[in-house]
This record gives sequence, C-alpha cells and structure tokens, in this order.
Amino acid sequence: MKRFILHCDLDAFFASVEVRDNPEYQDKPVIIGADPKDGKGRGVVSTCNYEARKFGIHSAMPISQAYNRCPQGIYLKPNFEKYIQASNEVMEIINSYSQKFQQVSIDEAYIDISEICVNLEDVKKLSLNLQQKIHELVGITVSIGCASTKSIAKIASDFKKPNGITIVKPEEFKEFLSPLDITRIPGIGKKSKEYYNKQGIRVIGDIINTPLHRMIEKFGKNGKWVWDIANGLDKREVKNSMRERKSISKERTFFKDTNDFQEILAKFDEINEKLHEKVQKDNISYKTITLKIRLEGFLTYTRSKTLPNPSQNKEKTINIILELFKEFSNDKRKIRLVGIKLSNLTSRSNIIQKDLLNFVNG
Ligand code: TTP
Ligand code: MG
Repeated sequence: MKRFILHCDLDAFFASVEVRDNPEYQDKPVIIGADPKDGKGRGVVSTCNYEARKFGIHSAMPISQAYNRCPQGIYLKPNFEKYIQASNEVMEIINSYSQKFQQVSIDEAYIDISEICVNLEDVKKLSLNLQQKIHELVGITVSIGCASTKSIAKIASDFKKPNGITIVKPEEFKEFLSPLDITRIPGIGKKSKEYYNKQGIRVIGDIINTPLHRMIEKFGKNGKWVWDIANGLDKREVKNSMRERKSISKERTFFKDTNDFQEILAKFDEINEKLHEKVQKDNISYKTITLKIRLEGFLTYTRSKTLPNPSQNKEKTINIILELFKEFSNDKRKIRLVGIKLSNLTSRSNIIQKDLLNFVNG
C-alpha cells in the first residue's frame, strides 16, 4: 500500500506568535532570545522571523552578534506560556486530521494520512486545508512536507519555508533528493558534512550512487542509516504520541496480608501521592484510573473508571479509588497487594517541556 506521511513544522514559531500578537512588527526583523543590551548582552537567539534571517541571524547565534548585524531589529524575550498554548492548539488541529499522529517537538508533528488520502490530489487538498485552518484558528503559518517515509517528509517540509507545501511523488523521491546538500538530512550537521565532503559526498545523490557496503565501510552505522534515508528505506512508523507512555502505575505488597481498612487506605494514599509527584513533575494528564487488588492466594482484580476530561487531580483520584474499592470492602479474604494505574495519558506538554528545557539550558 502507498504510504503518505505528512511532516508539519511551524514557521519561525516563537517569532510568528509575537508578530501575530503585535501586528506592528509585521515586515520588521523580530528576534526572540536573551536581552541584547546594546550588543553586550550574553545568551543566544532562540529564533527570529524571516525578515531577520535576511541579516544572517539564526537560532543559537550569540545575541550580541545578532545585534551587531541588525541593531534596528525588534528584540523580545521569550514568552513560553504563550508558545505552549499556541503549540497545543496547533497540535489539536493536526491531530484532528488523523489518529496516527506523532508530535516530535514544540512545533513539529507527523501524521500518517495513507488511510485518508487515495492519491496525491487528496494529499494536496488536505495540506492546503490544514494550512488554512491553522492560520485561521491560531494565526500562524506552517510548512508541510509529504512523502512515503518520515525522513523524506521532514526534508520536504523544510524545502519551501515559510508557508510551503512540498509533496514528493513516491516514484520521484530520488529526483527530489539527489540535488540537495547532504546537510538537509536530519542528523548531518556541519562537522559530519566536512567528513562526508572529504570522501567526495556533497549532495544526497552522491549517497544514492554509493554502494551500501562502501557507505558502511567509510561511515559505519551512520553510513547505513543515511543510505537508507537517501534510498527511501526509512521504515519508521508514525507513532502515536499519546501512546508513547501508556500508563504510570504503582503497587505495594503488604508486609502481612490484611483486612484493616485504615492500613489499606494509608497504602492507597501513599501510592496516590507518589504517582502525583510524577504527574506534577512530568506534567502528565490522565483520563483512566484503575484500582488493582490482589487477595491472599494471588487472585487479582482490576476495576477502572474513565473521566470525561484529562485530569491531574489527586483528591478526585483517591475518591474514585475508594469508590472502586467498595466492592471489595466486605470481602472476608485478606488483601495482599494494592495498586493504582493512571492511563489514557496526555503527554503532549511533556514533550514540549523537555523541548523548552533543552533550549533554555542550551
Ligand atoms: P525550529 O522549528 O527549529 O525553528 P523555527 O520554527 O523558529 O523556524 P523554521 O521556520 O525554520 O522552522 O524551532 C521551533 C522553535 O523552537 C523556535 O521558534 C524557537 C525554539 N528554538 C529555540 O529556542 N532554540 C533553538 O536553538 C532552536 C533550533 C529552536
Ligand atoms: Mg519550525
């Protein structure tokens, strides 16, 4: 079956949100990052809009250098809350086009639309529709790439930025990739580029034309991966973000089997506390709460309740656990183990937080 994988990447994301909220910045160079303090500021550029890129400014450049290149630019400190909000809204929209949805950073996601689109015409329509919807509802632009593998879709989304759509026909992916510089392949940075160049490999076509065994000989494991990408052999599926971590759970075995309600309640409380430390730390929301009980003799029971909306509420959860436990409270048999599982997780903000931390910590 044909595979249609879409990669969506927001354009100049943080800067686009600022321009959206301050229309007077439209058409001006906007730089998000540390305070430039007349060119003496420390820290780096988070991102900048396409106007600012004309001055050679880019992510991770020292802010003082950016200032030297463009003192008339508009320099803004990042407003992460706003970006997370916009990112969540965009991800909801992308996800609404396909259940096979994988968010990979604060501003990019894959969807598999093979089951939704019959041909490339459909893909084009869907992509245009998605772009329009994001623009209409969130007020920013996205670039989209479509191909039959994840890596080519990602290369394609980067091909016509900003606000571009690049659809690579399955039978023409080699023509598309061949003339591109090897740094277009995610993972080949400046350092590896030099190394590849020394071996005479400059464009992706050079990789396609090198036999696999030679690639492995010269570049090892990485050579094999890059060769697979260039030859359309990246078989990775679009993983469902929601399913990346399916559940979090904790169980405790009593020192001695018990029927003492106070002791059981204390154990549930302890487990619930521990789980919610994790919930807070990783900013996880859950919808399904499961009680687990093991009676003497190893008989195990589970009982679940699913909430209408994602929750992080410790009190509500312990009440539901006690509600579910009622069924067993009159049982004569003693209890050996109790546990709580939280599932049906929303881990999106988790990905975003990790992402932000990476940027903040450099
Ligand atoms: P990117 O998608 O890499 O960049 P971008 O969206 O700003 O621009 P492009 O149009 O080329 O996609 O990153 C998404 C956001 O992540 C970006 O807006 C700001 C943040 N970020 C940093 O804070 N530091 C960095 O070094 C990078 C690369 C991104
Ligand atoms: Mg982006």
